[in-house]
Amino acid sequence: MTGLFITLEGPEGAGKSTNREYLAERLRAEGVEVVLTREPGGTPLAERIRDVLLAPADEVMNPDTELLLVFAARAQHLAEVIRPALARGAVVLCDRFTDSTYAYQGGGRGLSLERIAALETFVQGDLRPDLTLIFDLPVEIGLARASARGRLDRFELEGRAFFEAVRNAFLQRAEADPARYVRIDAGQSLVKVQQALDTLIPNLLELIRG
Ligand code: Z5A
Repeated sequence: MTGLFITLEGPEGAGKSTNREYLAERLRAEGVEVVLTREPGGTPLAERIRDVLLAPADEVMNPDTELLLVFAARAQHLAEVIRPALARGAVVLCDRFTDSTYAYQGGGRGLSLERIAALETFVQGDLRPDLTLIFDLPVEIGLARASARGRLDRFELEGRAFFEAVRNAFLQRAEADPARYVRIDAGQSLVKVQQALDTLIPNLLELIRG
């Protein structure tokens, strides 16, 4: 038995955390086992790596260090949480995964996509999400939502050009593989976003139940 691996992606403030809870509730109401998790993080060790990645610091983090930390956390998360959950047939709903690496370290930092792809294969083997929901919204709306929450993390301190590059990278990936990606207009009201998610539920249940 293998479960279903669903990732939620998009820029800051897009509503991924809010809507992963909503999706989980909808699926659990149908009797589905849902494992809710996030990256970077998802295990105690991976959450410690997350703290290192997000904390603003005087020493500038080298982009390669950032890339390797992201994949180190992912290796732990896959081994401890994602693979075991999929093996017992659960649905894994993961807030960010490797599309964020392509968007932030590739699009944002300008690291080579080939290098990211090599690490992806090294850490994940052939495991890729079955479905990826891209919560897309204009950069200024996402930044306004993130700023309204207070203290900014190390990524949120980047400039507008960085976030435009991140958004474009997500959109390019979604366009290149329409079978795996669904773009959600996350700039709408929360009610409208959740109505859009509701329309996906029958298809999700069909995928889950095979
Ligand atoms: N990162 C990376 O560089 N490489 C990688 O491979 C991975 C990650 C995996 C941490 O991620 C950072 O790690 C991230 C990229 C980097 N960069 N940053 N920053 P994170 O997921 O923890 O950080 P985040 O994306 O900034 O989380 P977030 O700001 O919490 O965004 P969100 O989860 O998409 O949004 P939310 O918390 O659900 O909502 C934000 C606020 O907006 C909140 O007050 C909501 O009530 C509100 N909201 C949500 N939806 C709406 C709508 N539709 N209308 C109005 N208000 C709304």
